[in-house]
This record gives sequence, structure tokens and C-alpha cells, in this order.
Amino acid sequence: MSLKFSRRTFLKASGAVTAGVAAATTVPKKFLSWAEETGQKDMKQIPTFCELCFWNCGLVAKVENGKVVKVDGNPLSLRGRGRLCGRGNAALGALYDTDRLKFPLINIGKRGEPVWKRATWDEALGVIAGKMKGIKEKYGAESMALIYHGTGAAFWKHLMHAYGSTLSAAPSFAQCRGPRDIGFVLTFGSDVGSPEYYDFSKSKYIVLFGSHLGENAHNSQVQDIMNGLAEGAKLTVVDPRLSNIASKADHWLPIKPATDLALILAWIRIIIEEGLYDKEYVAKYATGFDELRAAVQKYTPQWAEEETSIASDVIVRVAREMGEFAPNICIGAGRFSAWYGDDTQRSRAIAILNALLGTWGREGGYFFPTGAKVPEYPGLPAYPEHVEVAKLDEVYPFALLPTTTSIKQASITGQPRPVKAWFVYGSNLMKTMPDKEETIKAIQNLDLMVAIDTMPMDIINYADVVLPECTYMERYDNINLGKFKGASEIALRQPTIEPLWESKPSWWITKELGNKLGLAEFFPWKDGEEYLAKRCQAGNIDFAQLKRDGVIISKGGSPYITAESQPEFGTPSGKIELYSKQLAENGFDPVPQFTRHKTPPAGYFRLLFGRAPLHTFSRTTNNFMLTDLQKENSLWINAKKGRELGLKNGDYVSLINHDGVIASGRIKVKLTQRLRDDAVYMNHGFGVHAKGMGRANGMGIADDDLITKAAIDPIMGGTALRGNFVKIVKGA
Ligand SMILES: Nc1nc2c(c(=O)[nH]1)N[C@H]1C(S)=C(S)[C@@H](COP(=O)(O)OP(=O)(O)OC[C@H]3O[C@@H](n4cnc5c(=O)[nH]c(N)nc54)[C@H](O)[C@@H]3O)O[C@H]1N2
Ligand SMILES: Nc1nc2c(c(=O)[nH]1)N[C@H]1C(S)=C(S)[C@@H](COP(=O)(O)OP(=O)(O)OC[C@H]3O[C@@H](n4cnc5c(=O)[nH]c(N)nc54)[C@H](O)[C@@H]3O)O[C@H]1N2
Ligand code: SF4
Ligand SMILES: [Mo]
Repeated sequence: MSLKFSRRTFLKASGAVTAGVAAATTVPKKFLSWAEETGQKDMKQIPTFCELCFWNCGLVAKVENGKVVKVDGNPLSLRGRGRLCGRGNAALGALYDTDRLKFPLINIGKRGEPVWKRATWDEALGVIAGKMKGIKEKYGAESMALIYHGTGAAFWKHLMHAYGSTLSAAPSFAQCRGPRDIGFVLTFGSDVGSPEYYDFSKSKYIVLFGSHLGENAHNSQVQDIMNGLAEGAKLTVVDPRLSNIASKADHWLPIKPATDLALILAWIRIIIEEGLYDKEYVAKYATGFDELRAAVQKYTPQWAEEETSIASDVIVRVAREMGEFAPNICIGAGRFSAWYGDDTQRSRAIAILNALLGTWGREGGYFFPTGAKVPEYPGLPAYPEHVEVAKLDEVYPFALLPTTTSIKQASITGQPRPVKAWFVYGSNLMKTMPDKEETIKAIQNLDLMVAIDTMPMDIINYADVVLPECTYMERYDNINLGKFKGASEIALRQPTIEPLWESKPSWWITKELGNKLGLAEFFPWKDGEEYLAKRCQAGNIDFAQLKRDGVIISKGGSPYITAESQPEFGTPSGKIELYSKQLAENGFDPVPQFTRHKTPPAGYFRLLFGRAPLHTFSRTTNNFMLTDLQKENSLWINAKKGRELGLKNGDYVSLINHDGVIASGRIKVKLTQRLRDDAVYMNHGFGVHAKGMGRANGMGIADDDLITKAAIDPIMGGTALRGNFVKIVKGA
């Protein structure tokens, strides 16, 4: 295997533009005097940040008599800029949900058919520690895996490392961003960050594939694109569905699903053949231009029209517009990219298109971010030496991080080495990973399964022990570092009230469990506050200011290429790789090539899904402030096609997939002209099966019930979720 890039090289690429620390910003006075102005003198205002999705916008909680009564955006936060999205405003609905997990639980029944016994923390952690010791003795510490999503996972990673395992994976990689990240790392030697390094507000032209911004409600990014459009940026959106952002576009290209790569390759060809690319930029920064040119010759506009159903003259016109506005153009990399199985190659093609147009490091394209660092807690002992055992992701040579896909496979087969225990932190795997049967099989093979969650979600029913974490409004978490244009952000999560019921923060749970495992020396901090204060002190960061303002912003760094600020590409050649030798050496196409995907058989539709603007996956589906606004999902069907099938708006139907799997529950029909007639569309996150989720249980249908097939991206192990076909069954 010749995996030439490493986390270090890619960090180096972004480190090149790390800023010096500049003058600190403070909260405007008006903002601080809010309580006085409104006569609420007893009202405390505590800044922290949101965890209702991973944008982590800064918020300020208004707390009266030990109760949070309101949240507002923190004007200093670079992720929110004083605003919260609809979900972020519903913090009280997450905090005061009476369905929350309140006590540790031990399953005295079976996995999948639990019988819960309420336990004390001491008892629950004792059971886990006992099992962990046994597993380490029998199979080695590396047989224990952490599967995670969210800020609090940092403490769990620390515990795992101290115990001796480095095995951790996130569905937000293999089931989400992984293909995009790897496609860009292979091309530019850097991923596109989170928040993405899009310079939308300065763009003259924007192209999006899917990326339904506005429904995908990442706060500052939505603000940026709207600012860009207000300033006159032109927009092309490629999407089989007229998404909200497509409705604002100059061109909506309702592409045949699964054919984006054909369109991108045709665009690459036109841009090369018509000489629309940035010749100086390509000559200076890129390698492999001639090989690229030769490899895309066959992808003519006429050929692409056949594949994509987009008229060839439209394809040519948009390519020429891109050339006209280059380099102040941002061709979005997307975020959820685990679509069809060749996703790394599609993402690479998007990266190549950006490279040809010279958008990397250019105004209105991709900016160079400014990063910040906070030192680790001082004086911690070294982690036990990591003994190299068989790599789980050997078969996916460019899986930069271990994947849930490989952990699942190793849990079932014991190959290339056994995985015998899972900690699942903040990840509702039953809805998140494709092929539930297989996920259940993997879990049934484990010796220990622990879920750390805030809500009684589907996943907890498969756990042996459930640990109730308090919500983000009640705890300290690890420091959050953000890289932005010309500024970095250090953000603090701090409790706005004491944890409710017997829920506890992760810093506490991991410390107690660490003590029981004989690892006390790895947890020397008295509490979460002291942990954070010491780290800040070690980095000369004013912790008092951080507590008061919620964030510390440092300005500096050059966002664009200038004579003094030259890009560094963390690829093996040190250049943008239009042709990838690494891919060729590992048996993959060095320049992306099109392969045709299956289309739905007669009577079936392709199942497409996306985000509900006012929900985050399943994590908000029980939130009483949000269920008021949307309590179930609906099934979008092309109006003409729907009428042919005898369907009316508001009818309830059920769905069966190509493998004969029937989704439980029913879903409301929405007939629309905003969707092609070969696909149906729904919001992900609904159709929650867990009984303890009072408001969410049984509302709508779960896309995940129907995703039984997932092509695996051979390059990095991502599981493609959009290769499933469904039939509509009337009269549900
Ligand atoms: N409100 C809200 N916002 C969220 C989240 C949330 O849960 N709620 N989740 C966040 C997370 S983790 C992520 S990863 C992002 C995901 O959000 P995105 O990265 O924007 O997801 P996409 O899959 O790119 O976009 C969905 C769109 O892709 C279209 N689509 C389907 N198939 C195809 C195809 O073959 N080609 C093309 N061109 N388009 C297609 C669908 O019609 C839909 O409009 O959203 C984030 N933002
Ligand atoms: N079918 C299908 N599968 C998908 C997707 C899809 O659209 N359709 N989307 C994919 C994408 S883009 C992503 S990013 C992944 C995300 O999938 P996951 O990693 O599963 O992330 P979430 O769905 O946000 O996880 C929510 C879980 O975290 C819990 N939780 C919420 N807050 C906290 C907290 O503060 N502490 C703890 N300990 N737990 C908390 C919730 O109760 C819930 O159980 O799913 C992927 N899988
Ligand atoms: S985008 Fe909305 S849900 Fe996500 S962190 Fe920001 S306010 Fe919270
Ligand atoms: Mo995601």
C-alpha cells in the first residue's frame, strides 16, 4: 500500500496559513446589558454552543431561578454570527424533554429485546469496567471500538487511548463526508474543512451538486451563500429535485440520479478543449494535465446528455459561464457524499474542476483557513504504547480514518482481527448505518455494547448498559476549535444549569470509569472546568474571558494566494494532482472514469432523501418545540406520475424495497412538480421505532428501513446509501 498522505501532511497544508494571535474581541456592551434593559436583573446570561447539529453555533442562555428560559445567538460566534437556526432555537425542547434518559440502565433481557433495570452509576460503571478488563485479557485492548458523533466524544477517545485502543470511527465519515474528504485530499492534499472553506459571500459564480443549502441548515454557510447571491453571484444547482436553493438558481439542472460524474467529466473536457481553464495556475500548481486531457476525450457533451438527461447545449453554456467567472467561482464539494459507491471519484472530479478553474486560494472560491491551537492538559502520562495489529481498513487503502464499515465487518467475521466491544457515543446506529440486519448481527456478536446517549433512541435497545449523558446545555465539553477566513475561533461549552435527573457529563463518566479501570493517572483533573482552565492556562488563553464571551476570536492569516502566501499541497508530488499516481498504484483510475449505475426496475422509484430544515436526523424528532413545526416526513412524488398511480396529496402509503423489505409505518404523499419522475424523496430521521420516544415513535417512515443495499466505495470504505429502489403500496 502506498498511502502517501497523512494527517500530518494535510495539517501542514492548512498550517501554512495559521495566524498569529491578534487583539481579543469582546461582547458588545448592548448585548451584555440585555438583562438590565429588560428589567430582568436576576437573569443570568451564560454563553455556550449548540449541539443540535455539528455547526456548533455560539448561543447565550438566559437563566432565571435555575431554569433556562430562552436562548439567543452569540454575536461573537463565527459559526452563527448572532443567529441560531430553527433547531438551535429549540434548545429548551432538548433540555426539558421528559422522555430523556434519566438514570443508568442495565439490560437484563436480550439485545434487541431489552428488559431494563435502573442502576446506580457505581453499579453500571462497575459492570462495564469488569467486562473491559476481561476483554483486554482475552482479546487485547484493540478489540474494543468507539463509534461516535459529537463534541463530547473527545473524553471517550481519551479513555480508549488510556485503556490501549485507538480504534474509533464515526458514521459521519464513512456514511457522510468521507468520500468528499478523500477525493479532495487525493487532489489538493487537503480536505475542505468543517465549516467548509467556501468563500461564497465573494463568489461570482456558484455550482452545487445536491448540497441542498437552506434545507441543510448550516448557519453561517447559509448566510454566506445568501449574501453572495444578494451581491449578484450566479448559481447553478444540479439536483433531481428543485431544492430550496435550486429555486434561487439561474440554472436548475434536474439530473438523472447517479450520473453527476458524467456531467462533471463533460465539463472538464469542455473547459480544457475550449481553453477556459486557468493556464498559469495549472502550469504553476498542478501536475498531470496531459493525462487528464487524454482521459476525458470520450466525455463529449452529447455523450453526457445521453447519460444525464441534461441537454448538451445547457451543459456547454454552463461550462462557458464557469470559464467566464473563473477564478472567483466556488464549485461546492458537497458534504453528505456517500451516494452511489464511486463517490471518491465523483468528489475528485469536482476537485479537478475546481483546480482547472483556479479556485483554490482565490477570492470567491476556496479560502485558506486560519487555525488555532490549544495545548493538551499539562503533565498527562503517555498513552500505553500502541502495538500495531492488523489494520481493519487494509482493504480500503485510502480510508484515512478507520471506518464503521470495517468495524462492523470485523465484529461479524473476526477478520482481520476480532472486535468484541462497542462504545456507541451520540450515534443512532440503527438509523445511520445501512443494512440493519447486518448491524444487528454485528452487535449480537459482541461481548459488550454500551450506549452513551441523551435520549432513549433505537440504538439503546441493543445495549447491555445505557449511560445517560446530560445535554449540551448542562455540561462542560472539550474545547472547540474552528478555522475560518482570516480568523480562528476557540469556543467553550459550559453548563447553563446543573444536570437534570441523574444524567452526567462525559468528563465525569470517563473519569469515574477510568478510576475503576485503574487508569486514574490519566484523569488528574478535579472537574471539567479545571480541565479546561488548565489547558487554556498552558496556552496563554484567558479562560475568564472565554467563560464570559463563549468564544475567543483571533484574527490574521491570508485567505488567498499572494506573492507572500503561497499554497502548500500535501500530496506526494507537492502539487495539485489532476492525475493521481497513488490511485493508479493501488489499482484505481488515476483520472475519474464514468461507470453506469443501475436504474430502478419497472414499477420502482429510486429512494432519495435529505435534510429536514427544522430537524437534525433523529436527534430532534422528539423535541416538542420542533415536532410542533414538523412531526413526520412526507413522500415527494412527481405530480404527474403520482396521479397516474391514482395518488392524491395527503394520502398515506407504505413502501416496499427491491429486497422485499417493507418499511414499518406509513407516510403521507406530497405530489409535486419539483421532482423527476424516476425518484421519490423523503426527509431522513423520521420513522423512529423506539417506544420511549413518545412524540417521535411511529411518525412517518424511516429511509433507513429501506436502505438494505449499500455499495462500498473501494477507495475509502464509504457506504453509498442511494442505490435503493422502492415501490409504493397504496391504502396504508
Ligand atoms: N436542517 C438540517 N441541516 C443539516 C443536517 C440535518 O440533519 N438537518 N445534517 C447535516 C449533515 S451531517 C450533512 S452531511 C448535511 C447533508 O446535506 P448535503 O450535503 O446538502 O446533502 P446532499 O445529499 O448533497 O443533498 C441532498 C440533495 O441531494 C439531492 N440528490 C439526490 N440524489 C442526487 C444525485 O444523484 N445527484 C445530485 N446532484 N443530487 C442528488 C436530493 O434531491 C437533495 O436535494 O446536512 C447538514 N445540515
Ligand atoms: N439512511 C440514512 N443514513 C444516514 C444518513 C441519511 O440521510 N440517511 N445520513 C448520514 C450522515 S450525513 C451522517 S453525518 C450520519 C449521522 O449519524 P449519527 O452518527 O448516528 O448521528 P446522529 O443521527 O446525529 O446521532 C444522534 C444520536 O446522538 C444522540 N445525542 C444527541 N445529543 C447527544 C449528546 O449530547 N450526547 C450524547 N451522548 N448523545 C447525544 C441522539 O439521541 C441520537 O441517538 O448518518 C448517516 N446515515
Ligand atoms: S446550525 Fe442550527 S442546529 Fe446547527 S449548531 Fe447552529 S443553531 Fe444549532
Ligand atoms: Mo453528515
